[in-house]
Amino acid sequence: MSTFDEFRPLDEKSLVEYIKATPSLSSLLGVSDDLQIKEVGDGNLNFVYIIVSPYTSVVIKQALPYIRCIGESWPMTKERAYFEATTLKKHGSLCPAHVPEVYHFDRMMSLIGMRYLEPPHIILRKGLIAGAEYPLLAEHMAEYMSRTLFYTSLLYTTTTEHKRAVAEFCGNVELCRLTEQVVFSDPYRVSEYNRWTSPHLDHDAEAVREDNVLKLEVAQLKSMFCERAQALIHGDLHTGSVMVTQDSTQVIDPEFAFYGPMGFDIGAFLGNLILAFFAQDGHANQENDRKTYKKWILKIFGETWNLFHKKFITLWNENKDGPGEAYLPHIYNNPDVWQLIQTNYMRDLFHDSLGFGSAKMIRRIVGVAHVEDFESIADAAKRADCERKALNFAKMLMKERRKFVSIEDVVSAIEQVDL
Ligand code: ADP
Ligand code: SR1
Ligand code: MG
Repeated sequence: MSTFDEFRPLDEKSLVEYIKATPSLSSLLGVSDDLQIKEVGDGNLNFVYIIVSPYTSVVIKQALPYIRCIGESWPMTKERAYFEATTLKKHGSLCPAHVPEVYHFDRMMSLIGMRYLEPPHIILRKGLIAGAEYPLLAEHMAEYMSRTLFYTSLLYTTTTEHKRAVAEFCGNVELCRLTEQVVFSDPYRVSEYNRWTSPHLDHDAEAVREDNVLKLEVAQLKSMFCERAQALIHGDLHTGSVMVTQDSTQVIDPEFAFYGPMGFDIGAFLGNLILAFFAQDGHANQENDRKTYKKWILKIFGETWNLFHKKFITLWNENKDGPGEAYLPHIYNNPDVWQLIQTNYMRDLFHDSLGFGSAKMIRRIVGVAHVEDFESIADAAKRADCERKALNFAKMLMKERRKFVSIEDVVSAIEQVDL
């Protein structure tokens, strides 16, 4: 009997046995006694190993039944690996240029074998902290988001297929409930998990909890997150879920995927770019004041939305006679009506993205899981200054989002706070 007939957490040693017993991995790596294995997981939830053989390298990711960054006191279903593997395959089929290939999935072991994104790929968040520019980032992210969101929405699929897929991804309820708690609830109440740069931001955190207008807005966003099965979203599309080089952009880690509002993905990415922007003053030094770099971040921010908008509309027009059942072409064959439908759809999506983006910013400053952009600023007073600017901007954006007409308006508002 194999030693892998039931779930067990692997380590560097037992992984060798697992690979030898697993044809899809051993045929890739070769059955060699010369495997080098290193655990590199710097994310919040899982264990990630790089396996190097004389022939090739692969990444193996295993989910254990708890949240890694908290510990066994916060249990979490290891079935999340199933939803991650399923989404990597679905999004990979829709956008192969920007999603790593899955080589192997073992549901019982909650284990995924996938393409190793070799150096110089690094996590985008780390690149943004280092002040590195990526000329194709906006183009690639717009391509990824437009294709994955459009093709999994009712603009492209039938209601029959959509309902089947929604039902399947309802199974990822535990991960959705984690987001409901840590993004939409805990920052707005006293919670044992919340933290912030203290004592500097004590009053700011309290002000979030006491801001009734803000709480009204976040309640609407939470409802939309729970109720709106608009597309198969990644569910955790922050800058730590993107690996980059000068000419490659790869989206990893969709374990929070489900049928939810498109704006949650777009907002996660845009909101994390704004966090990166406001953190730059904390990384400035005598050699580099980061002013030029801040302008580059804002350029990428604007281009990402504008390119997304253009690509999404192009896909929609190209597929208007396709299987999508949201707007049947013979009902909406008047060009003016068609134009109005698209304008309204994109306006609502823009405002949803700004709302979710601001919620994602707020949770990273006064909630449980913080971001390296700010955490790597050693001087607490300097860090708090950067965080306060980001927090105040996010609060304003959540409340006023419907007044913004274009992404350039948002860029101007950021520039008014700080350039
Ligand atoms: P978690 O689910 O715990 O957030 P991630 O999927 O974000 O885990 O992966 C954690 C880290 O492992 C990433 O920050 C990255 O450094 C590394 N990593 C993950 N997937 C790959 C990959 N396919 N190729 C190279 N490195 C990877
Ligand atoms: C305990 S919250 C951990 C966070 O890390 C993941 O990347 C998700 O963003 C989640 O909210
Ligand atoms: Mg991650």
